[in-house]
Amino acid sequence: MDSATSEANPGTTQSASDRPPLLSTAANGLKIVIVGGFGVGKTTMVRAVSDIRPLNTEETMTRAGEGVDDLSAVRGKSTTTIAFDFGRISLNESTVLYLFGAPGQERFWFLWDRLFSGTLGAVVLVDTRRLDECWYAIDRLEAHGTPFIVARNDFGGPRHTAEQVREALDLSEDIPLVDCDARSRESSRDVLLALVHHLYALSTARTAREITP
Ligand SMILES: Nc1nc2c(ncn2[C@@H]2O[C@H](COP(=O)(O)OP(=O)(O)O)[C@@H](O)[C@H]2O)c(=O)[nH]1
Ligand SMILES: [Mg+2]
Repeated sequence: MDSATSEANPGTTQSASDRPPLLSTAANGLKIVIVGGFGVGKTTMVRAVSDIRPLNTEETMTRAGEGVDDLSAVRGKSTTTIAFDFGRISLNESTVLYLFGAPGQERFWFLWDRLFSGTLGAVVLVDTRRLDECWYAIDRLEAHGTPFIVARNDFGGPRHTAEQVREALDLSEDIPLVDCDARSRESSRDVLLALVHHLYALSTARTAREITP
């Protein structure tokens, strides 16, 4: 089955054959990471926004994940990402954005040092029914000084206010919190745009500080 039109992507209509090859003029590569707990929608989001048929390393859940990956809140999910998702978006003729979906669980963080290097910023994807799963990722990103935003993936169910989510995550005012549906290309693109705006605001503030005598 074509992953671009799989069940995980009901909001995505683009087929793999519509997706353009990488232009030979592409000289600049930018990197963004999407991180989050198990089943928050990382693979779904990378698939939704990628120009190419994304690579991923979904593996059928094995006994190794039993009792470790909490399936109780993720009905119908029988696979778990053991390493990364990888997707690509061509921004213009010379610039390509690379997207990495990475597991936030503590046991995978040995993979992260390499991944962080050269990363522009990160999206922390959260499921508000299981907020505790992203604490570790937020903590690591803050410790590493990697800029990030938080995107709340909509799985239905009870809605929390933005203030409640901020308080539960102990999120400071200057970190954007946005809502999304990872299955939708438009919504996932808006999440990436929110991150880019945040990065731009941070860099403008830094420049202003540098030129202030
Ligand atoms: N209702 C709903 N389901 C979603 C959404 N995003 C992902 N899912 C489903 O949640 C499950 C887990 O998503 P997946 O992308 O595999 O999570 P990952 O472990 O973070 O890569 C899949 O069955 C998705 O189809 C969403 O925004 N809304
Ligand atoms: Mg996944």
